[in-house]
Amino acid sequence: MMSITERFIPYDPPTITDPNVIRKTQEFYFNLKTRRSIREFSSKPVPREVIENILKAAGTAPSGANKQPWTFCVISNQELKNRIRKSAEEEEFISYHGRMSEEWMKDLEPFGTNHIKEFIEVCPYIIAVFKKAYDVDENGNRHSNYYVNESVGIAVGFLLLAIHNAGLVSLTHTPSPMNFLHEILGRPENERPYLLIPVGYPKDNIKVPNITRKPIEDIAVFYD
Ligand code: IYR
Repeated sequence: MMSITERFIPYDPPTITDPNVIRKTQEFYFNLKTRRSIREFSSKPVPREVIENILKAAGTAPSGANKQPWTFCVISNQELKNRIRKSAEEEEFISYHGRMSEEWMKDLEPFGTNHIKEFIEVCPYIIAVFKKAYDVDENGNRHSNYYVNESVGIAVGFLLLAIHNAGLVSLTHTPSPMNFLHEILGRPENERPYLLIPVGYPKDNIKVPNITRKPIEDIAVFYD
């Protein structure tokens, strides 16, 4: 018998009992609050399956017309990491020596960053995220994707939370312009580099910038 694929299927909503929802949302917030961008990584290995689960979680993100316009390149190969570090540092050197404005450099002061990116070589995995400007089918025909930046940004958000949930740390790194990633990783023409995300464990006893998050009054407006 021919199987019929239903266009709509039943939806099972998540269930949280009312008395627990305030506590649960607060606990979730307290947990996310502890996530920090990390720039000093240990070389301690991470099981491949953990990375795969994290990527599957990222792949559940919503996207324009469900096109899922992303490719996550997972780099553990040491020679590739070395090449990526070298190219990233070349671009960052130019950025830190004139390409970034005075205001930009001043805004970065609290983070103590510079063009040296040792973490690219040290961390066990780098995830290079590419956005797909359009899709190409097996016959070489182009197909549109929609809201690509929004979609990939949301998927990266899911990715960062999945990394945090695994007890790992990450950095959303932008050694721009990032065309070198396209070349080094041999990506197809329809893919554009979006972010470089080192993943792993932090070095022992590191410090992080003393920054604060805006209070809810400054980030939300309620229209009751
Ligand atoms: N891409 C550089 C500079 C940089 C820019 C911003 I905006 C940051 O929030 C942090 C760094 C670098 O990674 O050092």
